[in-house]
Amino acid sequence: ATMLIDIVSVFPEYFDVVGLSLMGKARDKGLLSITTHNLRDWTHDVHHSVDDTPVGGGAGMVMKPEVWADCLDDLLNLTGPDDSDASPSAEDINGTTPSSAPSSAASPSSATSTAEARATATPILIFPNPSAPLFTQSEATRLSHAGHLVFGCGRYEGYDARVPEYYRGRGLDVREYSIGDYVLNGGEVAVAVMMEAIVRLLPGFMGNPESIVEESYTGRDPLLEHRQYTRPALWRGLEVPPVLLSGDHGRVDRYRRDEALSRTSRIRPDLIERLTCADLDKKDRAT
Ligand code: 6GU
Repeated sequence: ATMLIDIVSVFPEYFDVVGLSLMGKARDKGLLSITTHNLRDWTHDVHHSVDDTPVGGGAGMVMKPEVWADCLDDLLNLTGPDDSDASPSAEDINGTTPSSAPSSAASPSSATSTAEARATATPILIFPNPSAPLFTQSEATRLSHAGHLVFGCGRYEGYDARVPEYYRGRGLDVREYSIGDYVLNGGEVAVAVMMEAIVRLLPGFMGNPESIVEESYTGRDPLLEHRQYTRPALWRGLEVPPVLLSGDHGRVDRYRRDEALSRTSRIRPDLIERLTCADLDKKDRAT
């Protein structure tokens, strides 16, 4: 089935570049249908303002809940408390829909081929938020099974906290994620990161599904992966570890496992602490 992705942003053009590579490949395979939306299309005032000063004071601006709700009610086919006259434009990320002026009167669901799927798949709402739990590989795996994802990209100091709360209250699956301990100016890059992690897990995306299973964070336990080598065995005075040339698969596996464990304890001790006894095999050495 095709996964539907809606992205709401005040910089929807940011996602044009995503259509060139990964998403382009997934779209060509029919795995994915991405639609970007400009949040400003759901504003009512002449200035198209999407933000306001924080209640309680402080620096920066906070995104207004009414604009987000008018937008999300439309995308989720919910009837909001007040029916507005907003007539937003939708732009397919692959550019099949001609880009429209912010005030165009196109239907929000101009992707008619996906209208039926829109009505049936239960959407998951995702808000990037630097103060939220970490987005991890297991979240990516979980989300890769969804039929419809709606990403709401915040800017400024974030969005009014009642937006996710409201949609949770309406029974929707609403998630907030940070992609790491650093500050970005907006959620767009975080959404691009999350989408790349999710889309490559869609059945039929990867040529070789084995390479997904073996990767760091996705194998039987969350260890960093062992280092990789290819030919030549000796290059500029540097050798490939001889055990890898031995042809003894048992020894190769053991070497790689030990390397993964020692590298992880050195570079990411936090990952080692999360291991359970079930993750360790009998021959794993304490490193
Ligand atoms: Cl999800 N958003 C923003 N603005 N900054 C971040 C982030 C998200 N994750 C890490 N930094």
